[in-house]
Amino acid sequence: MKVLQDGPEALSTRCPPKYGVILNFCGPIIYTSECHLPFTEISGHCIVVETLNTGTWDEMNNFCQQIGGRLAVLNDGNLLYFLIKFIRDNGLDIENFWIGATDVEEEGNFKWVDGTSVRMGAPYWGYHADEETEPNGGTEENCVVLWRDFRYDFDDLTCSSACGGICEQNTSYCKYPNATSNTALVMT
Ligand SMILES: [Ca+2]
Ligand SMILES: [Ca+2]
Repeated sequence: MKVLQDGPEALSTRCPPKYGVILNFCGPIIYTSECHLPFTEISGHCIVVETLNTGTWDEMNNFCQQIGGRLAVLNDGNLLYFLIKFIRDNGLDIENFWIGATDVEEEGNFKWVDGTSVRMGAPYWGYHADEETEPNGGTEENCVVLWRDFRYDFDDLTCSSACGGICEQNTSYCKYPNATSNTALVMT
C-alpha cells in the first residue's frame, strides 16, 4: 500500500476518482483501486449497468439499493462518456437505462437523487434536429433515462416504463466524521 496524503489536508480531499473508494473512514482512510462487486470502476465511479432486470424507475432504484447503491448521478461529462463507451464495448446496448434524476417534485426542475440540480442542455440532454429538444414530456414524463436510440443522451420518460438501470455505489463513505489529524489516505 502507498500513503498518498496525511494530515488535515486529507479532510478536504473528496474521493478523488483515481483512488477509488474508501474502505474504512473510522480509522485510517483506505482507498482501493477496485470497486466492490458487483460494481465496476468506470471513470472513478463504481457502476453497475443492469440489463437482466428491467422495471419502472422506482423498481430499478430499489434494485440498485438492494445491491448497495442507487440509480446513478451522472453530472460529470467524462463519466458519461466512459459509461456509454463501456455500455457499447460490452454489448450492453440492448436497453434504455434509468438514471437517478426526476422532476417529480417540481415540473421542469430536474434533480438528482442526491438533491443536486441536473445540468440542462449539451452534452447531457438529447437534441434532435428534426424533433424537439429533451426534456419534452411535461408532466407526462418525469423520470430520466439514457435513451439508446438517441445515442444514450438524457430523455425524460414516463416513470412507469420498463427500462434497465445504471446503479452507482452509495457514496456516503465520502464523509469523514471520525477523521483525525493522523488520517491517512492509502491506496492498495
Ligand atoms: Ca416532467
Ligand atoms: Ca422525452
